[in-house]
Amino acid sequence: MNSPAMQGLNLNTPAYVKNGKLIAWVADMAALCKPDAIYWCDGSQDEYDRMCQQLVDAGTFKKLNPAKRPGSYLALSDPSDVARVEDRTYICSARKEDAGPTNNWMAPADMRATLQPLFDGCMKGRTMYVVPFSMGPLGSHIAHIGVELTDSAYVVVNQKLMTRMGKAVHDVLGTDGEFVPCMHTVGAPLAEGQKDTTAWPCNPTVKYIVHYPETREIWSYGSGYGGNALLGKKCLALRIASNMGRDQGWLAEHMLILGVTNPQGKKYHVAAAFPSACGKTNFSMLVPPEAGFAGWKVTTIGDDIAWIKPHADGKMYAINPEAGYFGVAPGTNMHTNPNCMRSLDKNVIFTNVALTDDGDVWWEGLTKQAPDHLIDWQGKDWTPEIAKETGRKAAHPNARFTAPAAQCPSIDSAWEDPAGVPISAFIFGGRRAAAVPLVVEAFNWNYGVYMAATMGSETTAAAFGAQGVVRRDPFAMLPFMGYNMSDYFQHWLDLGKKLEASGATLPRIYTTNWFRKGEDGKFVWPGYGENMRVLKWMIDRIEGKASGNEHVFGVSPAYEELNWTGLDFTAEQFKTVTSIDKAAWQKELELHAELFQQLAYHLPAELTATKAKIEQRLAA
Ligand code: SAT
Ligand code: MN
Repeated sequence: MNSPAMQGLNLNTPAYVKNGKLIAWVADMAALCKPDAIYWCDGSQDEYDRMCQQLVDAGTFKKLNPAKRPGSYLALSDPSDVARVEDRTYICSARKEDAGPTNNWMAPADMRATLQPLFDGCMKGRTMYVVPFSMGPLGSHIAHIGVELTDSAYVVVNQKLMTRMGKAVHDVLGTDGEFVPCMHTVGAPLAEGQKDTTAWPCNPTVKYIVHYPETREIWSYGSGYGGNALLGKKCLALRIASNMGRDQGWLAEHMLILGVTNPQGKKYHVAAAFPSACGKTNFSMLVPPEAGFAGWKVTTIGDDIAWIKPHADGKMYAINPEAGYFGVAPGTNMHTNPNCMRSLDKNVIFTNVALTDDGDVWWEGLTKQAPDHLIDWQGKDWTPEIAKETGRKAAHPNARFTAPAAQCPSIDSAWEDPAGVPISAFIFGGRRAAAVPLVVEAFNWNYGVYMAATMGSETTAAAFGAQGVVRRDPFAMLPFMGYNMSDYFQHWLDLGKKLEASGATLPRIYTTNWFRKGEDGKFVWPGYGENMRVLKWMIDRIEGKASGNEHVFGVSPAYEELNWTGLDFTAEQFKTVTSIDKAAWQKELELHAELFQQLAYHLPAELTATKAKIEQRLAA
């Protein structure tokens, strides 16, 4: 009765699409969303160029000056749609306990009943794009396929950069291959003959980012921005994939992956989890200091997400499921991240940065001195004087770039290796003005899991809501966990136990904090490229070359153990960033206790036992 054909809508299925389940799903969703047309994306450059032009014509994109920024565009979003919406994000597992206390939950049937009327006719007046994509190299045994249905051309062109998107995915899907269905709408249907009144259609008041972990589905309504709308990223590669990982014995993590090669040519791989907008992209593209680090090289495998699987050799291998960077622009410059800057020379989609008078982009921190005049992220005139008077930023603090990973000068030659790279160390890093030392090596796997599980970090502009508030962000996964957090801790513990029992050497686990502040309120540690000094100490530890100082919850470097060549950093300053204050840690442990209370259901006994051991040592 309600089929697309009955509505006079042609499915337009290309001959190369052979997956019956996919075709039936697209027909069902078209019947529900009632778009004016359906378009199957082939992922070609020609299609990308055409759709970018279409976005220019619609006013969503401004083409940047090709002499300055070839093949690049700027989009300015609706001011109500600038970041992930954590309070509108749901894990709708059958049982509430399986979503756990850190996730918003609604019973699947109730959520479906809520979404049904919202999705009914949600694409009226628009085109429904069928976007097939692979997370991970096409055809790799580690990769997973998703198909996003969206009424946003902006999403389509971003997915082209962020994933392996297009026709070839259908070859992998074949007639009966599995895919994760990802429904997305901006939630702004148009009446007959009505035109968009804004260049960034979205629903400013109603948003839902919904995951059904058991049926592996994603339904996103009302937002066109970042992780809310590019459903391969946080929704599939973390929230849904964490469920797959639990069931199948692997890990889906909010981690960068880098390679670090010493002057002798020995190479290690490190995976590091920092919360959103805490420097994962910068660390993954780190340029070692010139002085004291001749011959050291850091190469980039991924900047945001890692899928990690144990192999038969007992090692844990990581792949980057993504194909592009969706990174924070403000603060990025030739000093903080030259490799990233060079990745942004061409073929970039910028969102919510400022426009210069000569058709290029600018953001806070790009240059010391701001241009005399800009169009800011809200499309208004901006001058340094206006900024001084009003405090208005030229770029939104969560302004982003979307760039192809292959353009990064430090890209690792193995970044597309379907087998992944063997991980020697995990790093967990929060943003903390006090208490947490620069670097700590956990005594063992269980201590490492404890440290990751109890990690705290100050909130950033990457999510809607207050900034700078310390919250517990276990494994930097708080906004991205697809199931009960305590079960996830158990999964990490079990994996370690299993690998250890098989005789494997487990990766070391470290915590870092680049963000400690002095009494003057300024960061003490210089960060960025200088983080290489800490990274080298980790390698030294792995190679048995640094004994470190043991303290209550791990091992930290002695001042002399870091290579200080070329950096003026005194022992006094080092103390400021590494000291462990007993009173502060007693408070910190109270916060761990609060977290454990919240996560009491299925909380692994190993973690409470580890906490007791730390408390004992602290009291001694
Ligand atoms: O989730 S986004 O992709 O918008 C960015 C992030 O928070 O890491
Ligand atoms: Mn992220």
